Amino acid sequence: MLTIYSDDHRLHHGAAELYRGRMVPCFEMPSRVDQVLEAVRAAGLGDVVAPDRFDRAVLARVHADDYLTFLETAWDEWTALGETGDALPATWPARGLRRDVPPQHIDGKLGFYSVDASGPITAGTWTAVRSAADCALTGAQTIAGGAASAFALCRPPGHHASARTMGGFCYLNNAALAAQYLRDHGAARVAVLDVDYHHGNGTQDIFYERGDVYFTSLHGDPQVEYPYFLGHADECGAGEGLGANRNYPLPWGTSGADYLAALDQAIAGIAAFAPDPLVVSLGVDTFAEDPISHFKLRVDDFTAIGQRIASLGRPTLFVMEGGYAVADIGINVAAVLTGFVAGAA
Ligand code: SP5
Ligand code: ZN
Repeated sequence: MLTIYSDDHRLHHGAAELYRGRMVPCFEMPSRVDQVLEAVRAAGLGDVVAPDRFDRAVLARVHADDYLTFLETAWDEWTALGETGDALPATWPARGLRRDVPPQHIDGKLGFYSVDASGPITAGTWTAVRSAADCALTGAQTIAGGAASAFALCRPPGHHASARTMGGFCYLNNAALAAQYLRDHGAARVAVLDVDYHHGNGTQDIFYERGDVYFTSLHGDPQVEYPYFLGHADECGAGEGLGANRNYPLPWGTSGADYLAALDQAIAGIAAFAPDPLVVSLGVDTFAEDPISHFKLRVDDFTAIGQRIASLGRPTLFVMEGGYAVADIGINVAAVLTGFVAGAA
């Protein structure tokens, strides 16, 4: 299995995020990906290659043009204020406010194009974000070219980003860009399976009214877990997408056994949809020792996840999402990928 990776991720290293009234060090840090790269190499999974560069027009297949422009220019507009630290939003267009008139001031833009204050914009954020998207798109290109599997080692992650909104450490939706690329290059039907601990609200929103991309997610119940405002079991898609969205919100404390039982249902849903390729939003923040999550999975459960995904027998692109127990993130990701390879054999 080819791994696609860029050193550019290092250019995105935020200092702090807003958490319970305090600024705390960012959980989403460069060392996460260092650990995964080391574990992938140690597991002998296959070659590690740099991504190709894709045009802005490819990003615009998923993201709004004005949002891309915001991401490209935000740091310069922020530093033009005289600021030298990270850019973060503080005012949002919630109920009762207009969201049809994008503000001109960068403070307004930051709120207009975000859902929370967890993802700072730094000097190198856009370069890192762009390269992460290139990793996912190169992975999709590999699958479109006939490969059985690939691993896009993206950082920053993407599944909380929607067409015009950043949040949850995410800026461009790497998995959605990959799914759209596969649709644009020969696949009639694509499924996205999101196993990150958090609901993939951005991916769901991007494809909610489409019948050609099936989205299914297992995650902490949004009544008690980020992103709080999407990911409920009654969200089944709309319009042509009705029936092509399936959520499995699970309670705090969910064990590996209970998780795998829900995964079997999600996988049955994917099999019934009969996609050509599969894109997996691969977060390992379901790990028992993850510092921001509340599931109880262990390394053997990650192996089992990979094996079950292989049982679908589809060309599969894994896209890196969350996972914040840095000491174990590499082992857990490698367990999924080696479980997949063993299951596919
Ligand atoms: C891609 C991804 O996994 N994004 C997750 C975004 C979660 N943002 C909310 C984090 C809440 C932090 N809770 C800290 C608990 C410390 N004890
Ligand atoms: Zn997550």
